[in-house]
Amino acid sequence: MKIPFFNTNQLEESFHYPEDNTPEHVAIIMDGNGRWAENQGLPRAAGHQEGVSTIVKIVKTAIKSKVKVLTLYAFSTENWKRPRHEIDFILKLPKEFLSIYLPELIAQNVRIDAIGDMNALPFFTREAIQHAIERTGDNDGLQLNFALNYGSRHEILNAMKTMIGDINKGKLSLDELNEQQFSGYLYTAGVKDPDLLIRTGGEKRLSNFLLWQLAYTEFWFTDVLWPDFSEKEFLHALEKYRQRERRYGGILK
Ligand code: V0D
Repeated sequence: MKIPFFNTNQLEESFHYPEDNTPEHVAIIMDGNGRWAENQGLPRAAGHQEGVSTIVKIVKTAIKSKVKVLTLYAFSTENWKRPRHEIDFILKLPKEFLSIYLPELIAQNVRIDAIGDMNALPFFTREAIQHAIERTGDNDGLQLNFALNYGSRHEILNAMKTMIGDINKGKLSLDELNEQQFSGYLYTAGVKDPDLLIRTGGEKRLSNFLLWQLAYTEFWFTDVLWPDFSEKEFLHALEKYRQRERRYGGILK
């Protein structure tokens, strides 16, 4: 299952990775893994496993394209409704992924982070992720954020509760409260809002992902299922973003 980081390039050696107008923060809803497996008569777990390989390819391409933050929606609060054996399989993936790829991610100066309610995850999952976060905390290359047991409405409600607590304690003034201060109470505090959201797998909805943070984000939807999503398709989405920016940038700036 191991895929070395730098021999999966499907493009020509001479390919030039454009840098101008590259989205700084790309968020991805990695949908279509279960369907990919079912389409080939395989158990859904096989699709999730294949989805891991796609993460490796896309992380590598994000690094080469000088994307600064990549946020991947790996497990939503709604995913608990799936069959127990599928959940059990998915929850083993972070530890497996990190046991294989953490050394290469460290070598690539990647900083790993996570958003969502980690407390509900099994100990071995939390422990592996926590270790990776600590081990990569000083890196200043690509920030790789995994959204795990994440739900945006829960995030917003939770932020609001903490914020009101601070207001009641007199730490914060209700009259002076602004959007930036509120953003500071979200899991994504300190991280620039996504410039580009990609959703694979054909559905055109947000599914409770980063509702506040996506207010001004460009969206790219594709029918391609996550295990089939390639470097070429990712670069295409980045290119479409660059074109949209160019079209509106001159008028707005
Ligand atoms: C399943 C497709 C890597 C989406 C990719 C627990 C669904 C494979 C991770 C991972 C999942 C998470 C944190 C981390 C390192 C790796 C992962 C989940 C699902 C949810 F620090 N793949 N992956 N996490 N899938």
